[in-house]
Amino acid sequence: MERTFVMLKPDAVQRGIVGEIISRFERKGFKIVAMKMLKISRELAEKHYAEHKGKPFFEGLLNYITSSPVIAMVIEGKNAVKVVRSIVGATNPAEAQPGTIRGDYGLDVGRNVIHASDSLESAKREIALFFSSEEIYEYSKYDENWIYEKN
Ligand code: IDP
Ligand code: MG
Repeated sequence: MERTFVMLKPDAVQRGIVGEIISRFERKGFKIVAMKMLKISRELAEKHYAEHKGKPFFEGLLNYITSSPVIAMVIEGKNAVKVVRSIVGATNPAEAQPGTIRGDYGLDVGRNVIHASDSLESAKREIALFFSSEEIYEYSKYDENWIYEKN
């Protein structure tokens, strides 16, 4: 099983679509093992998006992500990193396939509703930035034998 980091960005909270978005991951069969609302500090935003430092959109990205609370989550399941990224869709919502979250809920690359880790290494790094180990829950879910052929 893999874990990945997902964040519903300020626009998702402001637009009142966090429930719909979380439902998509639940319906797919993923297990939410951590979740909280927080207002991201500039320091945390800079760490989270360190790879983009120096790019023309970096300042705007920091302002956007720190502007209002977000919902941070850890999502667990088979091939979670890759499958969650495919549910999220392409970075630019104008190019994201309909049926993906960004394809269904956005129009502007600077307001693309959701973040998801792009690799297992990023997932580990991002989960550790946002959650302590006590905030991540290991539990069995009653439907697991119906989601997976073998556990
Ligand atoms: P990702 O979120 O799909 O992994 P990245 O290339 O890692 O995409 O970019 C991180 C975030 O930076 C994007 O989700 C988006 O919010 C923002 N971003 C990326 N490119 C642009 C841009 O050209 N203009 C404005 N914001 C951008
Ligand atoms: Mg990225």
